[in-house]
Amino acid sequence: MERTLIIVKPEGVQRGLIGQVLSRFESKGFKIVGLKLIHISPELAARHYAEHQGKPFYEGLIKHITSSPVVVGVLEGPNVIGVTRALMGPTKPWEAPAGTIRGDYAVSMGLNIIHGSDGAESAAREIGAFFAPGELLDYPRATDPWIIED
Ligand code: DAT
Ligand code: MG
Repeated sequence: MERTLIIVKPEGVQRGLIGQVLSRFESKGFKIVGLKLIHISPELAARHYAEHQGKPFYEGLIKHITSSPVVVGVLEGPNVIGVTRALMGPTKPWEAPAGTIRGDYAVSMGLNIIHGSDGAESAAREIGAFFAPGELLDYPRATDPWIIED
């Protein structure tokens, strides 16, 4: 089963949207297998956003993601990486359709509420960077047979 990393960014925490954002993924049927409130260090931020190093917005991105606590989680389910990106909506909230998280809760690119891994390789790397193996829980839900076909 696929896993992906999500981050409810500082603006999501400050605006009181943690529950509403997580609720989107729970309602869809994905299982939360890891979840915690953390303050991202500059070192972890630099690792996480290494692909953007050197871009004009990089310094601001690091400053922002380290500015306030975030909620970081690992979701599990069929096709969870791509489906999570679809539920988030595109990076630019003004291009994000209504019904997506960014379409419903954001107007600015740098304050777009949610991060989600963009592929299998980044998901594995990001989950390893934010969670120790013992922090990820493998557990059955009573609803699993009503969500996931054999
Ligand atoms: P995404 O978060 O959709 O994966 P990304 O990985 O390209 O998008 O960029 C990471 C974050 O950096 C994004 O959520 C908002 C910010 N960002 C991206 N491109 C930007 C730009 N051109 N100017 C300002 N901020 C930008
Ligand atoms: Mg990205």
